[in-house]
Amino acid sequence: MARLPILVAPDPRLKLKAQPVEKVDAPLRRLMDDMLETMYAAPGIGLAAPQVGVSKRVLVIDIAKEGEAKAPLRMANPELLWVSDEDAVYEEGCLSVPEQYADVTRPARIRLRFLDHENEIRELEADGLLATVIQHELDHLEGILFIDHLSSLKRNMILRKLSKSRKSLVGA
Ligand code: GNR
Ligand code: NI
Repeated sequence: MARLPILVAPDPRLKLKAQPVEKVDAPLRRLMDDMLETMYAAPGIGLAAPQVGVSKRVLVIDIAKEGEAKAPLRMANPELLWVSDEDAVYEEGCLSVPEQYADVTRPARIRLRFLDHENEIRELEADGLLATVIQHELDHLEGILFIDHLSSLKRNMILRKLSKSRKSLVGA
């Protein structure tokens, strides 16, 4: 397995709509495993292929807490089948928007269809943090970041902070 570099906003590759995969074959399983290693190392609880510069509809998630057994989810071509009328608010962060956090409102429960790492069609119903993280990753496949759900005032504040912290890194 290998760790992959994670793109940071405002990288234009994060704004692209990702392309469906034909099937989950060995090279794609390898990508999923490299994404999991990258996500665990970050550390993060989800990662979408566009965040590592791969414009494919692939994502990985593991919301198990530290000390709990790993529970990796690997998905290709995920499709939302249903969302609840009820919403939930979570404070979100993103590995492509480092060290910035904000409340985002999304449907509280969802139903999803996807191809798993063995190219089998699966369905999953999710609520709580898992429902939020899945929707955050689905957004990445559409070129949408969690800051795109905020007011332009909040979004621009975060983007300014990001460009400042990047400049101070370059200057160091
Ligand atoms: O690690 C992550 N934590 C997180 C917390 C709340 C809502 C969504 C997330 S996903 C994020 C990792 C990431 O950027 N995935 O795209
Ligand atoms: Ni993210």
